[in-house]
Amino acid sequence: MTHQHKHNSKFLSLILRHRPETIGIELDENGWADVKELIEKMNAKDAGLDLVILKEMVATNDKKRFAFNEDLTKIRASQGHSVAVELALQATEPPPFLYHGTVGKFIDSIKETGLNKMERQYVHLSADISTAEKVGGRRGKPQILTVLSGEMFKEQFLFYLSENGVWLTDHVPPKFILFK
Ligand code: HQG
Repeated sequence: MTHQHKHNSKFLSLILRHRPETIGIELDENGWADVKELIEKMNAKDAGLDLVILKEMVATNDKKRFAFNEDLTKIRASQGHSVAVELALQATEPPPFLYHGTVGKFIDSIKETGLNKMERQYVHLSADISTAEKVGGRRGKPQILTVLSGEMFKEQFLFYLSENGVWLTDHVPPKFILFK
């Protein structure tokens, strides 16, 4: 991946998840940006993009963070937003256990109030431990929490599976977390 490509992927995350106003665009209520306008306005900040390059960025993104609509006129982030968007995901039955990677300094607080969504729209969980290790590892030595998602589902908590395979929920109360 070229330096420019990597830079543009991060720039795209910033725009589509957190701060569309940095290039003067708006996301619609479902988080979609207009592709033509996005390319023009990213290029006004020297991104050097066209539709072919953008398609390649979407296809090769390591976590498949972005998705086009069917006719490639719109693009959005599949998860990870801090801006309010309605992803219109279907609530889905989760596997019995899901995992969350965090770091030691947050554990006491998580024991008290559970997993909170903090700045994002949802709490992010993964079906596999290795992803949780990577997520936690962004902040230091990863601590893996096991979430009793099957139990939560039985108690009417809602779960969503993002287009790129991340499990999302609003809040995980402490009683559904195994701290080991
Ligand atoms: C912690 C990346 C104290 C939580 C990753 C986490 C993921 C609490 C941090 C995605 C807490 C929030 C999301 C509580 C939660 N007290 N700390 N009660 N409840 N926390 O970044 O899950 O590369 O918003 O443990 O791969 O780390 O950007 O969430 O450490 O999929 O695509 O508060 O971001 O994806 O941090 O990461 P984040 P996350 P991308």
